[in-house]
Amino acid sequence: MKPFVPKLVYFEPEALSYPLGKELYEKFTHMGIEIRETTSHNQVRGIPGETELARYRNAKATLVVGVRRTLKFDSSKPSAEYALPLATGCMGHCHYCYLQTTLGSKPYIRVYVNLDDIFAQAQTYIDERAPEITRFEAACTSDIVGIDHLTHSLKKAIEFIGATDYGRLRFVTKYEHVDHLLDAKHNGKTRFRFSVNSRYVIRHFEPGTSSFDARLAAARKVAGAGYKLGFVVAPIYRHDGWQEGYYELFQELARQLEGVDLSDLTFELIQHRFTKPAKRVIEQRYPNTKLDLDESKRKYKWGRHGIGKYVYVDEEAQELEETIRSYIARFFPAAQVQYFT
Ligand code: 0TT
Ligand code: SF4
Repeated sequence: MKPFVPKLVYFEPEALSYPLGKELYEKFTHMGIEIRETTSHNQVRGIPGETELARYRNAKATLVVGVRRTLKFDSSKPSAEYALPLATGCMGHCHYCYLQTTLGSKPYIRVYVNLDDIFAQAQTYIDERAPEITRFEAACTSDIVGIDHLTHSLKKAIEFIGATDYGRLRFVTKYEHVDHLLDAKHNGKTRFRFSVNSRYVIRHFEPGTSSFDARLAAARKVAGAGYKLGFVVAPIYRHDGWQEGYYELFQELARQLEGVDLSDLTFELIQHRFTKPAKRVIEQRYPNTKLDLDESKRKYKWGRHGIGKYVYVDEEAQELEETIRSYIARFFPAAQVQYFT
């Protein structure tokens, strides 16, 4: 698929006083993309569309260039100690995506140009924990790889972390546009993960993302560039024939990774979950979705702060975990499963 190009771009005036802000302004001007001004990236007005749904779709094709003011990083358990805020929002249309509710009324894609402030803050967190390792997750609130061909801020983050002693970087993507990252000086401190799933889940729930084969071609490239490689299997979803579907996934993964050094390969397993507000939003935005959001079939898990979520009942979750772990053990005996959640 072609790399993402926004249909409309907004700039905070202050963003233009940063090198990346200037660079992006020139780039989008040259590309002939409509540019507008916004006082704040938190309050973008006037995204076109006659209906709520049309405005949502247009927002997901809108890029907002701003300055990150909150420099307190969110925590990102279980994948890392901290979320690294480089961008918020995504052009993909995965039906199950949690950004639909976590971003509320702001589904547009924000990128932050004050990278030096962000990296200085990351350094502070690293120093606080040193000599413990501090991991940063750059894909908590966006698919950062999918937009990075425009900004190269992920590339700078990779090189920033590469130069630290105790920092580590990780991110996960469903996009294939990795070429500009292949020569980054990662210094072995970045784990590059791809999101994979059964054919059924990709076909029915992941429109607007790269195909499985394209993700795997990208995975081979990043492994060839010396990055640590990982796969996030998420959401693990009980569709008809899921056992075969996931079996084929691992069989195909093994086939496509033949010849790749898999001595340090990780898997992260995340079962499907949803909240009540998410269910309402998904039904409005993807009214024909096959995603099963029947609360009565699920277990309610209280949230530590805020809203609880519906996960599979214990017996079903356990069956998912054991089945997937057995496939990994069979096809990738040396790989490490970091967690099932
Ligand atoms: O609904 C998706 C689920 O996936 C969430 O419970 C987080 C989880 N997740 C996503 C995960 O376990 N591993 C990952 O690598 C993620 C891609 C990254 C991540 C995101 C994470 O590890 N922990 C998180 O808390 N998040 C998100 O950050 C969820 C929330 O929107 C935000 C702040 O908590
Ligand atoms: Fe959400 Fe990831 Fe899909 Fe983007 S690619 S819509 S962030 S699940």
